[in-house]
Amino acid sequence: GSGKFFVGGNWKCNGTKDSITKLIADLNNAKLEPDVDVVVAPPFVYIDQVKTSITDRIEVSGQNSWVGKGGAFTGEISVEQLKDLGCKWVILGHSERRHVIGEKDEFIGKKAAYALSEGLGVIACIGELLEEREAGKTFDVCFQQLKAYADAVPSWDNIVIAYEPVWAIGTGKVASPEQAQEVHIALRDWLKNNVSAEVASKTRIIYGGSVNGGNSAELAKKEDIDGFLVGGASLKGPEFATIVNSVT
Ligand code: G2H
Repeated sequence: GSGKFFVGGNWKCNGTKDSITKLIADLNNAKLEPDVDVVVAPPFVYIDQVKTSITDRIEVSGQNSWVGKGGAFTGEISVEQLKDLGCKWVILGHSERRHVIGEKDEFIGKKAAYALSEGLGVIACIGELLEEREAGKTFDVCFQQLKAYADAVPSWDNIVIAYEPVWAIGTGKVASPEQAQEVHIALRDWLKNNVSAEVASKTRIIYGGSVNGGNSAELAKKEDIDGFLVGGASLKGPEFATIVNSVT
């Protein structure tokens, strides 16, 4: 693998003040392997609650951010605001934003460039739909989405790539370790050929899509799987800790 193991919990649009209080207590009490970057991404409205009560061991991320400086953009959340609340990261290009909300590659690339320029780390998501996989287009789709980031960002120092095949997201159908590894190594190869050998070897590529406490250890054994982005299973503190601790 490349660099430190990285596990993000993407809480999506879930939780209440009460359920999040309990989740934070569980996370604060959990034993986490020291050599892992651990990040949680709460819904925006709970970020302040999380940041003020969660252990410093765990960093906090936004689930999205506006494409430029904040201002007259009703309903949006700016990078400046995420930083003000103490966030270190932002998830961009998640498939739910691409396919439910309709965000496009170029827009996502611009968001990444802006967040990086302001000092936030970017969890840059990519991944193919089921029909794209079945049509043999997995690599084409992933490379095109990766290229949109590469075309927009000046540096890869603060980017983690999250490969999330859309057919595996929230479906319980996790990619096999071999399926994930095959794409991760192809992405690393693309970076080597299109960005640099250094970026290819240093950039962490994490897997997302139905990761849970029962399948993370097998996935983590694969050479090019450098961590996980976890949705559903990140809402349970002990299970999320198990996934963090599947680092090999
Ligand atoms: C993929 C993942 C987290 P889940 O979206 O980003 O969600 O683990 O629920 O499939």
